[in-house]
Amino acid sequence: MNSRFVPILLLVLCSPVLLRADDTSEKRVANIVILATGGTIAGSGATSTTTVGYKAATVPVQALIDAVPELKKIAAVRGEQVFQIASQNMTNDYWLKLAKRANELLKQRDVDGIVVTHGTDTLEETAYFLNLVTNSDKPVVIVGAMRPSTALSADGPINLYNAVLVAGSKEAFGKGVLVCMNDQINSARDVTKTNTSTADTFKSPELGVLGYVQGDRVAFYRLPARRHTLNSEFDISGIDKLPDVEIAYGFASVSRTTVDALAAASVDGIVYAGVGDGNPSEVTEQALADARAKGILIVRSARVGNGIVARNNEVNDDKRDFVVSDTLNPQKARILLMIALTKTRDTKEIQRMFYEY
Ligand code: DAS
Repeated sequence: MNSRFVPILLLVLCSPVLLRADDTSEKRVANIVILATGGTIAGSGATSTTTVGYKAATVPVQALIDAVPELKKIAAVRGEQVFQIASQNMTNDYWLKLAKRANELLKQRDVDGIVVTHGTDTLEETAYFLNLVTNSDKPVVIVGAMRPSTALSADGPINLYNAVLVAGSKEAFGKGVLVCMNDQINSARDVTKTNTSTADTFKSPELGVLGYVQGDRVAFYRLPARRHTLNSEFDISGIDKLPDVEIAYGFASVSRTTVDALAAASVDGIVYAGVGDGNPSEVTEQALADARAKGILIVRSARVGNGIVARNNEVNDDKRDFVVSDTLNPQKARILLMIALTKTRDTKEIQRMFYEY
């Protein structure tokens, strides 16, 4: 063979797309890694009817996998216990550890997708964080449970089965990080926990689910509209500590105490969960302006949960040099501001990011 063709041939043979195509032609099952972090899905209760008052984060990842032998029919699954916590205890450091491990695995040709088992309290936040910082088009699916593994009709096993099915599906490629629970597939950006205890708690209010899992069928009906994963500009590979961004909550007769305390603590950013379309009171607007004058980035979000927080509506954001969260709720606005601050403190650039992610 003419030696000029050898490098081209090697390049083509090593291309993941071609190999992935070859792989599908062999109809092999997908290689899925389950990254376990704790939560109710790994919880246990004293009796089969203990659906509250159980202990979260007690069951190890291999026991979760062994409890669903049907997984073997749909994927080659292996598990890693990244950490074991109730997710109300999630921290920025845990997020960096999880995201870096996910990115290492996603680079591997023998990994087709990742499932993250997680507590439900901060599941939407971890999902959005990974949506911004995992740099692959391979599926990453976050899953939890609202009943412990020991309960009657525990939802964890079927949620885990469905999550592995989605993570191993070609349909899930390029859709960003997904949350798969209660037979529904939601986008990491729009999903939120809407009920303290029921199995149908995760919803994307007004914007809706992306799709469903029914039996062994994975069906999508919508696509995420914002930048994510492979199309993200963010890279946390060289980051060991994330900026400190906190949230202040708005309500009738709110004082400036919380905002002033955060400013005194010299946080890097404050997200304000305003009333209506992100409105602070006159008192808290002045407190936020004083914090901005100290160099603290300010993002106006809303406690309302749906709809757009618009620039220069009842607050002159241009004058105050505030950023608005668009439709991100306060807890997700905090995540985007934190990651944006790893790249820039320029408010026009950060506002662009809130309109793109
Ligand atoms: N405390 C909850 C958590 O770990 C339990 C759960 O619902 O997963 O997020």
